[in-house]
Amino acid sequence: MREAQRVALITGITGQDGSYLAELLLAKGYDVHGLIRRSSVFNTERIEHLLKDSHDPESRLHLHYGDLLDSSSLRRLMEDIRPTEVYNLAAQTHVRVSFDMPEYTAHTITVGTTSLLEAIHQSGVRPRFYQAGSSEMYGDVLESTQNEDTPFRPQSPYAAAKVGAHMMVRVYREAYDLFAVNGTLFNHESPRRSPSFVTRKITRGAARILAELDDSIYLGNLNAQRDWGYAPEYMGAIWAMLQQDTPEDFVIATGETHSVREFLEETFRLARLDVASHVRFDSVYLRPAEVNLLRGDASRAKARLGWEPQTRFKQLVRLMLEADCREVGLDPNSVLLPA
Ligand code: NAP
Ligand code: G4F
Repeated sequence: MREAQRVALITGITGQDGSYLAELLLAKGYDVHGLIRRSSVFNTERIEHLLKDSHDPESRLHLHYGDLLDSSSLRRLMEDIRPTEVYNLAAQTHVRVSFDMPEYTAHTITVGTTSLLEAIHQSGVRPRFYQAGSSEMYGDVLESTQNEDTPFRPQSPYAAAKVGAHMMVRVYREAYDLFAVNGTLFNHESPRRSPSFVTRKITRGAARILAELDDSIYLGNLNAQRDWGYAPEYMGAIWAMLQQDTPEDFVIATGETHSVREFLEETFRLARLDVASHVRFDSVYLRPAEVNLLRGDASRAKARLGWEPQTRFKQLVRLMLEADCREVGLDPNSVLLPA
């Protein structure tokens, strides 16, 4: 390793956020190492464009097989890579699925984060550490806006597991003086969002209806309200968290909240589609407990990191829908309402 070279390890590099973070760190000149899981199909689609020159000895992107559930791989990576920054983005990220797989969810999130922190501690390498926390931890909120002081009232195995990881980060920070930070990020979306989440399911579904590949979208609860931002901007915020003089936890959000119904109606308005003709209800998408309202207050991030969201709700819907139109071979300028 060159002296003073910045070396990042990203867990979850194949996910939405990991792919944008890898782009950002490579652009800043980092050597970027990503932990990937063995899979029977290729799972590197979101970072394929970054892997083009992976055989070039000068390539600064390196992938390593491993798993948050395999602590030996974490310990080995820490010693081999000796990162200066670790971003822990890997998780079982689906809230509905966490009710079907509560133990697995807790293992990957709470135990996996602990294993990674312990690998760092035992290796003696002292990287700065970022933990991907979630607004879902606020759960059954008592306040209409949530910030760093709002109590956690988790409503799902996913949220409870994230609270456990959040607390573990604090323990390692205080006990071992580790530069470890929790980011509590509200929902953030993009054309790279998995279609198993509601925003992408809607924009992709609308594009496929326009292309006559599908006729209907099946959805669950349309009344829940979320604070939806644009994923690449949120990666800038988490990088900034690790560049501070002292470790501190931050909320990242837009401060706006909209219902799933509003997201659906805006998508269909742009696509000139009729909701009643194409959207059906399926109870399979309901959750045993639902988080009804999330709206974040990111004033601390604005004051300390100089971070502010740029992309607003309607711009987000449009950019996702345009990308999905292109994906099914449609020209957004021909099929969507003009901006
Ligand atoms: P995502 O697209 O679902 O990606 C999850 C990543 O975790 C994938 O790379 C996945 O690998 C990896 N992974 C899952 N289990 C693993 C394990 N046991 N070992 C190693 N890797 C594993 O999620 P995302 O939207 O990018 O979210 C990134 C992080 O931010 C997550 O921790 C999520 O909980 C948190 N977060 C997200 C949001 C949001 O709105 N997006 C909001 C708050 C917090 P495969 O590709 O192999 O499946
Ligand atoms: O898109 P969602 O599945 O996202 P959710 O549950 O808010 O979780 C996402 O954001 C969290 C941050 O708060 C992350 F931590 C987490 O990893 C993930 O990225 O659901 C949003 C809302 C829910 O109220 C859900 O009940 O949409 C509702 N919904 C309605 N129909 C649906 C559907 N959700 C999904 N996934 N699929 C549906 O058909």
